[in-house]
Amino acid sequence: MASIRSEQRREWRKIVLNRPDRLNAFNDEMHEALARVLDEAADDVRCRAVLLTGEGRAFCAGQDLNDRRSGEGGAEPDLGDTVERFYNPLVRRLRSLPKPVVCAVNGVAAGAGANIALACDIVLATRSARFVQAFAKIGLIPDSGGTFFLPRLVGEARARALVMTAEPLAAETAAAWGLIWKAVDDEALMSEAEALTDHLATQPTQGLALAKRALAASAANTLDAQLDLERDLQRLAGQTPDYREAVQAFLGKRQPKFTGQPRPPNATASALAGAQS
Ligand code: T3D
Repeated sequence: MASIRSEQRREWRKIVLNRPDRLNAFNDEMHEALARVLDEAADDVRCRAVLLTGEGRAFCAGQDLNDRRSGEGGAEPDLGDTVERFYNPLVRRLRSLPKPVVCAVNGVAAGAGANIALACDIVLATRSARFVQAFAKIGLIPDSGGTFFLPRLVGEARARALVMTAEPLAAETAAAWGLIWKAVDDEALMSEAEALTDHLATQPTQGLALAKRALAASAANTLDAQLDLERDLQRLAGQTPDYREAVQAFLGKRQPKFTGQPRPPNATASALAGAQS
C-alpha cells in the first residue's frame, strides 16, 4: 500500500498521508514519497492548489517511533540529521509551494504531525480532532517549525504551556485561539475542505503565491522592509494576466475567469500602466 496517495482533481491535487494503522506516522519512505508529490504539484501548471489530509482516524502522529527503537545493535539515530533531511525540507516545501495548501485535519495531529498541519496555508479540522505537542512526553523539543509557529499563532503563554504539558488541544479551542482557521463537524470536513480547495484553484494563482511570499517574510521583517517587499511583489502581481482580467471583469460588470498563468517574461510595470490607461 502506498504511504502517500496523490489524486488529481479538477485543477488541484489531494494528497493523503496513508499509513492509517500507524496513525499516518512518518517513516523515511513516506517522507520521500511526500516530497515527490509536493514537488510534482509545485511544478504542474494544471495544479493550482493542494489539499493535504490523512487516511483513517488520524491526521498524523509525527515520527514513527518504531523506527527509533534503540538497543537492537544499530547506532542511535541522529535526530538532527533526520530533521535536516526530512522534516525541515517538508516545512520549507509547504511554505514555499507557489499555490495555496489547505490542510484537512481529520483526527489527531501529534508531534511533527501537528506542526506540519500548521505549516499549511489554511487549516480546517474536525471538531473531534486534537492537536498534541507530544514531544515533551518523549524528551524532545517541538520541531517542524513548532517553536516558530506556536508563539506567533497563539502567543507565548499558550505556546509555552502547550509545549511543556503536551496536553491535547481540542480543534474548537485551536480555532478560538487562532491556531487554525476553523473546526467543522466531522462529517462535513472533507466536503468543506474540498470545496475550499476547489474554489482556491479557480482564483488568481500567481497573486496568491505572491501573497504567500509576503506573509512568509513578514515574521522576520521590519515594517519598512515589509513595505518595500509589498511594493516589489505588487509590481509582479500587477503584471499577471489574472490581475488584468480581474480589472476588466470588474469594469465590465462580469465575473472574472482566472487562468493562473504567470506574467509574461518581458512584462514590466510601465507596460502594464500603459495597458491600463
Ligand atoms: O525522530 C526524529 O527523526 C526526530 C523528529 C521527531 C518528530 C516527531 O514527531 S517526535 C513525536 C513522535 N510522536 C509522538 O510521540 C506521538 C505518539 N503517539 C501518541 O501520543 C498517541 O498515539 C496519539 C496522541 C497520537 C493518539 O493517541 P490515541 O490514544 O488516539 O491512539 P493510540 O492507541 O496511542 O495509538 C494507536 C496506534 O497507533 C497504536 O498502535 P497499536 O497499539 O494499535 O498497534 C500506537 O502505537 C500507534 N502509534 C501512534 N503514534 C505512533 C504510533 N506508532 C508509531 N509511531 C507513532 N508516532
